[in-house]
Amino acid sequence: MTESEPSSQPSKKALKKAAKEAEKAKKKAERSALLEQQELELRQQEVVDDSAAENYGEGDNFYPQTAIDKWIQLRNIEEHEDRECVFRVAVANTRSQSAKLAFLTLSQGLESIQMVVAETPEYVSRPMIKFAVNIPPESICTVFGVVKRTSEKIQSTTIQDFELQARRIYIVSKAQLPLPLQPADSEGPLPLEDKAPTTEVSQAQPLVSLNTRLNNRVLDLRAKLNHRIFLIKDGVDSLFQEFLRSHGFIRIHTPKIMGAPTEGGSSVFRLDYFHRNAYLAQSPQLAKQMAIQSRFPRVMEIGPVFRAENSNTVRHLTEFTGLDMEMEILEDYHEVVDILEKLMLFIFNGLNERYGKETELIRKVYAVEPFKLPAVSNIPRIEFSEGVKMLREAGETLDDYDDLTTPQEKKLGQLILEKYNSDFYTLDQFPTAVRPFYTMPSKKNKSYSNSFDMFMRGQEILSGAQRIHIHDLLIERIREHEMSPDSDGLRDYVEGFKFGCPPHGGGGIGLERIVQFYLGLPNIRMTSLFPRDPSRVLP
Ligand code: AMO
Repeated sequence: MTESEPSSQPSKKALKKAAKEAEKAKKKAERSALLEQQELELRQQEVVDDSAAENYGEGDNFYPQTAIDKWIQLRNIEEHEDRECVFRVAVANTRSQSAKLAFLTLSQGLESIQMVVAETPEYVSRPMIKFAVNIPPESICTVFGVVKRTSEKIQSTTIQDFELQARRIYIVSKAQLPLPLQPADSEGPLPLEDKAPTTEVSQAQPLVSLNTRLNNRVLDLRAKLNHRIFLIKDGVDSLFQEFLRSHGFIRIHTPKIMGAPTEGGSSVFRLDYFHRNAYLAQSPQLAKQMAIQSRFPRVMEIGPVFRAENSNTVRHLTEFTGLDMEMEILEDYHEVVDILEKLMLFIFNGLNERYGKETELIRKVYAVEPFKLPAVSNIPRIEFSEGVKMLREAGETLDDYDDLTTPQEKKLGQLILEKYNSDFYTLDQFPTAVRPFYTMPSKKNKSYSNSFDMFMRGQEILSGAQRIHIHDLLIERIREHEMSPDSDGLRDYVEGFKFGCPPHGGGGIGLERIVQFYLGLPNIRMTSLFPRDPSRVLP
């Protein structure tokens, strides 16, 4: 049997069906053309009728040059009562009341204000109100409005006693919807596994995970909560400099590209440097000591620190900001401890004075207790051996010369808070065995060293020590650490001690950790603009 050839000619039925469909499509096209035409005519009619057509639109090239207060900051709004002003703002949301009335919430920095868009014969038409209501949230606009005192306080904006009566609204940069994250969601706390959100704010907000927030960091950072965190971080940065400058320190900048690892190879990032290996600095330790060798008596540095540690915790980053200092010692290394304790107190008190309101708002979201501080002369300074004793009395088992585990650190912090009513303290005289090779052993007992850590809310924020400035002793200690004093990473540093170097010491502080523990934030990533950790190098 042969297969019949498929006919190349369409059947009559198929032809009829195709003709019917073509007719249908034609009619549909005619109908939609008619509709489009009608809509166009309607829009043209609206424009003709729209007395306010000039007062709104898209683009940033048509500002009428009228005599008005230009580019006003919302925080200075009081100075402009009853005046027409121009503002650059972001639209937070829009709300239509009727065809004749709408409300916009406008934000600028940490401030927000209500704008009333009400029909007026001179400035605001109904098409303009429709335009205003349809502005996508997060769009950047230039708005003209008259500043008016309100009869009742507005609860939903930071500026409660004034509002703006709209006169002109121009979209400068239109946000494309849908947004992957609403900045308002980031005003609430993180969903935590171990701590149920307790505040009123948290109940009102949907919970968005930290990962989602960090993946959309530009939108996340727009939250006022985040702006406050970075305002406070900037405050720590400048208070650190203010205090140390007034105590004779100068700011230095040491290299971050190194020819060899300086503090052991395990936690160093290697990079390709013109066909040879180079390394990212794990700390400015050796360079700041070399500044002392170079006769700079007091130096400080604020710079990035890179650690290739696979630590996926809430207090570790692979890139953080180090606040470092190094100074000559005249009699005793406690000169360094004194300065560092005073520095930390200056930072805490300065933050309290300058950012009290911001701090309170952040701590409220996370239901965090205020940071308890004693007077400078009463800062608890406890020897490591005493800390071990306190922990043993509280039921912990630990050896004399072991480093504390993170839970033990937290426990000791709690014990010290109960005993001294302080969230900040110094633990002094650490066992030599748990400190780096450059640490000066204690004269009275070589098993301990002239080194110390400082803690906030039971978590380490600072490490410091007197350094070995005696050439031969340093070589001995480097060898004990199974490193070579002749290696590329150490040779020049070690040699510097041959040419006369005063006793000296210093410390390094993690900027992000200060911010995290001062505010009581659950995760260090919240304090880094674009955090880097073992699984995150973007955005
Ligand atoms: P250390 O290694 O203890 O000491 O670091 C000093 C301080 O830096 C912070 N820190 C970190 N912050 C975020 N993520 C990390 N992975 C991380 N690692 C450390 C902590 C810590 O207390 N050269 C010495 C300092 C010195 O003796 O001057 C040093 O680097 O707050």
